[in-house]
Amino acid sequence: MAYDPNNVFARILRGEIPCKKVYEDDFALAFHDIAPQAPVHVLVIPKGAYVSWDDFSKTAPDAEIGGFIRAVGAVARQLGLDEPGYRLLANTGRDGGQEVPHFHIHLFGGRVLGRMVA
Ligand code: DGP
Repeated sequence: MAYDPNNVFARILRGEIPCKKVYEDDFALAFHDIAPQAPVHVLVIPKGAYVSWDDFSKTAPDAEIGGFIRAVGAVARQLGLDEPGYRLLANTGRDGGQEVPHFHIHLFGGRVLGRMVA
């Protein structure tokens, strides 16, 4: 699938749509999900234009992948979640239930999370 430069997260990255930002560096932007599913529900997105985890993991330069993964960890630590723990999730494609076609990782925390079921 070609990247849609007008998807909602691309517009957030350009500052056209506001977000509740929690973290930003050269590789990533993190902000609160508009419809939180846990006491902490943050989305971490790369600054580059990648449709999905599949696209990102296949085509992003190593430096962007490394920078993004480090940023996800930094977000969790900034939110104080590293010790109690948290969950990461990347819905990917149609069967994965991905709605926004800009790669993003959901970060959930703030309570004991239920057992994952597919
Ligand atoms: P996914 O199904 O993995 O593509 O999840 C997309 C998430 O994005 C969903 O939890 C709701 C969130 N979302 C959609 N539009 C907006 C928005 O405009 N602002 C914010 N902060 N979150 C959004």
